[in-house]
Amino acid sequence: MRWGKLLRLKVVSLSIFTALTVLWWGHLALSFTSLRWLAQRQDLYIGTAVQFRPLQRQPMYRQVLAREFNMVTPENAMKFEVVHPERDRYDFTQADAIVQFASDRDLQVRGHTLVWHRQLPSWLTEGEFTPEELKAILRDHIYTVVGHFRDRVSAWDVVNEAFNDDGTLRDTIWLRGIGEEYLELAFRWAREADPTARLFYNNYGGEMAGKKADATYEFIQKLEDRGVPIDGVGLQMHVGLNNVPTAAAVADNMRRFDELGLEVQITEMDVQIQNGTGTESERLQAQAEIYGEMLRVCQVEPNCNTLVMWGFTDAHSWIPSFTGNDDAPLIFDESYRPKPAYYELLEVLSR
Ligand code: 9MR
Repeated sequence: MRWGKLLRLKVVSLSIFTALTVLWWGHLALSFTSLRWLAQRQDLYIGTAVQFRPLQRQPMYRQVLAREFNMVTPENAMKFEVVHPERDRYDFTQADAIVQFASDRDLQVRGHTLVWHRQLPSWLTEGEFTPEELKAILRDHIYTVVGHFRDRVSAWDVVNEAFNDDGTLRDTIWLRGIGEEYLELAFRWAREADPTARLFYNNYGGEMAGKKADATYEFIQKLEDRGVPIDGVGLQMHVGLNNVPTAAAVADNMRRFDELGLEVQITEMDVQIQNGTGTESERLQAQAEIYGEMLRVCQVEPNCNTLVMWGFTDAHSWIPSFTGNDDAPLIFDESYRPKPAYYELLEVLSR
């Protein structure tokens, strides 16, 4: 009787030991095949936009984020209306939480964004300011925000989306109130506030040559001639199955910025599948190939070492509320299961 009991105990403890070993190896295998682990081995940054709420509330969100990525961009938490809600008050609660999370897990942070025409507080959009006042507001904003995160943000999107699709400068509160000079001033102030952060101009729809990308190129060339501190250009890469530049065209565009001595980063990639043709699984496969191709371009071009996606789980993407249609533009599904796009990125990173 005693022996029988002992045997049962042995069998039970052996099974527990085996189960724990399997789990441990499984965990180890997973961390050795994460995007993050593979990217780090080749000095690449694989990043994602991060939202404050799920980061606070969802353990799974935090877990996948820290396991798979080595860079984050706060999706909204550093925008003007969030960090500077009143003229004389700044609020870094959300941004600080994201930056703290990143620093605890050794993730780089892209700061987004200092000068934009959207997500501005009403005290600013409804106020009346002279050019000098508006300049003082912008200078104070840039000094305070960049200064607050000094040495903790590796790259800033200093200016976001300043051009129209036809290549003209966008009519914004900054252009109207200060004039074209606002672009140059923003970069100079950002450099003064943190001399070590890389400074970017960030664009959508300028991934390949065309009116917008060409205008950006010429403008940046002019800035450089005048000694304005600018280190790189962000290609946002919000694309869809039936609306995507070829990898070769993106590579060409990257190369001409390389000739200006500029870095290029893919900063906000997502791939809509709602307008594609074929079954869902065919569309997810086509999506995977687009993700893979763009990562490949960035891996190959010497002036690109960063690909950031605009979120990582379909549970938290800006696309459905923006287009009004269901979609699945990211690399994990709504339940955090990896999609074909995830495996494609793993595959490209394993080459
Ligand atoms: O993803 C962001 C979404 O949550 C906001 O509502 C939206 C407001 O304009 O901004 C989205 O992010 C944008 C980014 O800051 C700049 N490039 C385009 C992105 C998608 O609109």
